[in-house]
Amino acid sequence: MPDKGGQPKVSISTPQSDGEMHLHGAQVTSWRPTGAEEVIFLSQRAHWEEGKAIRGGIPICFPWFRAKADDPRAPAHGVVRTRIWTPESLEQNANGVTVSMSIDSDADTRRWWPADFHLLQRVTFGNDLKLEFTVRNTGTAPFRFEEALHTYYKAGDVRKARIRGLDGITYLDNIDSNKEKKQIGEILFGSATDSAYLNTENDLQVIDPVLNRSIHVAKQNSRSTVVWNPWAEGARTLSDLGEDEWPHMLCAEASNILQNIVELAPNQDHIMTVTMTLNPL
Ligand code: TA6
Repeated sequence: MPDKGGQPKVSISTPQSDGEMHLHGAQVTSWRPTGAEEVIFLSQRAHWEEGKAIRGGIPICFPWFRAKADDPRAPAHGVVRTRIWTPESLEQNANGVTVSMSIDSDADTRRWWPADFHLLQRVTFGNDLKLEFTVRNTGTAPFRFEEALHTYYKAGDVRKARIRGLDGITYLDNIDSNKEKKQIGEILFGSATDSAYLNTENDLQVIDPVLNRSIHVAKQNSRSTVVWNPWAEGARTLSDLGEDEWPHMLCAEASNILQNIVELAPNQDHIMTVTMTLNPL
């Protein structure tokens, strides 16, 4: 069945969990373990058009994060979250169902970024949700890239939610001119938040007392974590996010950005993985 943009999507329903993944951006937009509430936030106002990003789910940011440092005209968060990817495989296995989609560099991507690459997004929907994002350098020269799995978690009320796991970690506060700060204790949300935690491979716990759950997020080959909520004022600037939706989302993004940018030699792969596990509080 096509999604709201008319693009193919994969709908998964297994004894362990249900989920959805779209060819549009190879974007997961739903994961719901059996007997539990939806884990992933998706905006009611999301755009569903090729060339536009879907607000919510797990967008893939590559090969730069936020604005392109040397070209403000370039699309935010890179060139692949707005594209239609190629279905690769659908496997049933002991862990659930694994869906794979890929995309290669082409004339469109080279308009903004000269290097050649092959990307593979493999997602296993089961008791856990596991994402394996592979970047392959298919060119003849090394390249440097940023990446993020820009996960939107559904929140009962972000003002009551907390993130554990980044105590003592240095971050750049994008709300405050990217000033360098140090995290003390758990992350609480009292205003617009846009923080890039650097040099950290720590697991996280997203604690949600309103939904009475915590989400354990483990990651590999990711040295940055971004935490974001636009708050009311930020939500007003986003046409694809309802003014009453911001309290029900928070982003915690396994990434490699800024000083954690990755250098990749020709014919080499870099694989970043994220595994989410839902636990009652
Ligand atoms: O991940 C946080 C962030 O980089 C914020 O700066 C904010 O811009 C957000 O991503 C959403 O970006 P988007 O381009 O999807 O509107």
